[in-house]
Amino acid sequence: MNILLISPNTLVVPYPVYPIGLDYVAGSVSSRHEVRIADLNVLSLENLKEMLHDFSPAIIGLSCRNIDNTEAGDSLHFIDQYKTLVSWLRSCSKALIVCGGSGFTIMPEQILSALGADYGIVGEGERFSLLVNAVEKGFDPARIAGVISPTGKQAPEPWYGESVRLFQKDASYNRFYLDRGGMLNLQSKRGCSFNCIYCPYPYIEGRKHRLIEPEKVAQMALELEGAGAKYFFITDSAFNSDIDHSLAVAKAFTVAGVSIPWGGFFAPVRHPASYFSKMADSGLAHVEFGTESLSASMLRTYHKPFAVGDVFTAHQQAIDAGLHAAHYFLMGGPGESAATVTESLDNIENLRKTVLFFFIGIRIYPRTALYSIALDEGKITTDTNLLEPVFYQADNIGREAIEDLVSTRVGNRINCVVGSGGSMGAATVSRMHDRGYTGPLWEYLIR
Ligand code: B12
Ligand code: SF4
Repeated sequence: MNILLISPNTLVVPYPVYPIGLDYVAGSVSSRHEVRIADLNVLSLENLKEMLHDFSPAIIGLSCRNIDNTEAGDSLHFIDQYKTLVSWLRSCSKALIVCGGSGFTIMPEQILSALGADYGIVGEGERFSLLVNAVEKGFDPARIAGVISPTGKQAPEPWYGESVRLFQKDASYNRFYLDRGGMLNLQSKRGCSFNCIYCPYPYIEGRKHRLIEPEKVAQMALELEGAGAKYFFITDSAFNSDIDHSLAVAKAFTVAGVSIPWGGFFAPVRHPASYFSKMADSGLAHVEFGTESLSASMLRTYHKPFAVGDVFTAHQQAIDAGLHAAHYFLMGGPGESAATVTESLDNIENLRKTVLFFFIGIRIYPRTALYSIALDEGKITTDTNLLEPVFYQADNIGREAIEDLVSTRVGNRINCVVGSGGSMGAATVSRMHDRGYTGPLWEYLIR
């Protein structure tokens, strides 16, 4: 059978991201079938129409990575765009349309019905191969764990089978990312074992870590480098949620001779003192800390796996190792008040040599503790449509008041960014990428 996988994600904020999820979906499909990937960052609808005509796929897989941009003050929503695409695909193809992806997994029933697709796969996309086999043999795909159809749902289970990434060195869309910052991406494990109250990642990827062998991660890093990558981003929910594995991966990079810089998300937990210097030795350049608050009570409320002091220690260790360090803040959760925001802002004054990204307003996702809190507090009901982003409203302070406190304190400081920097920030990054700068580039804001 011919299978076409489409990445419709054309968002350029903070920069365009390589559709790594589809490499895994493609890697799961038996070589009996022919799989092609269409990335709408490089293909126009006209090109796609020709492809549909010439290739005539029996199944189209649509990756729904982003539902919205999770920025309360500058909200963008993508579901209508996907819906229009599905209607358009129906007008030019008779293929079965199957959705999947991290955004899809967060609200599968709602997205499936909004898009009018035939099936959806909740969680890891590797079970797409099972769906393909079922379609080939005339079995009902809706009986497969994790597959949903407009009429039924099978509960997902984490994928413990083999995951194979089919990275195509010569794929035409690679050039797009190589010309825009040279960034490709890499996964070293799935799952997050932490329990932060607002976070859907453990549902998307599972709570149990599934580790990829360090040597295999390094091998893939070399392949990316061989394809021209100048930088790679590790897409793990938190790269250091298994400290030993992250150290083993870093060591494997060194042994394999990986020579390009890389970055990833880290939790500012307690590390062995030499942790960041070992990481730096293996090429780590950018540490993106998911700090979220520097108020002791808010960190406890969020169930973060660290305390205020740990943030400062981890930050200093990263700086001492010569790394670029940024911190993400998430303000406006349960119990947030002028006092907790001020406590965070006071502590932030003591974080030197860094960039601070402030996300004000926390999006409520189903199956999180924040969802249950909002429900108990009567802020949402079980009928609230969460597909349209709904942000938690703290009792003691509104979003605008937090924004005022933050902007009064940080003024025009160049190293303080509200949200991901919006289209202006993305335009600056894009201009610098055009001039040959590589990587995420926020280090130029460090003060
Ligand atoms: C790493 C990451 C980033 C990095 C990416 C860096 C890079 N160079 O790639 C950065 C920090 C830049 C980033 C930015 C943003 N991100 Co982000 N990001 C992630 C994260 C942690 C991992 C994504 C990833 O690559 N995973 C690894 C791959 C292998 O997994 P995958 O894509 O999910 O694919 C698997 C399955 O989903 C499935 N699958 C995927 N496609 C398909 C298709 C089919 C047909 C099928 C069957 C299955 C399937 O199979 C794959 C293998 O199992 C996720 C959270 C998470 N843990 O998933 C958020 C996440 C995807 N991001 C999200 C968002 C919102 C954003 C931003 C909009 C935030 C912002 N305002 O800046 C931007 C958008 C950037 C863009 N241009 O699109 C949201 C999306 C949900 C939503 N609310 O819309 C997520 C889910 C986080 C969240 N809040 O819950 N992100
Ligand atoms: S550590 Fe990060 S990915 Fe893990 S649950 Fe907390 S916020 Fe989510």
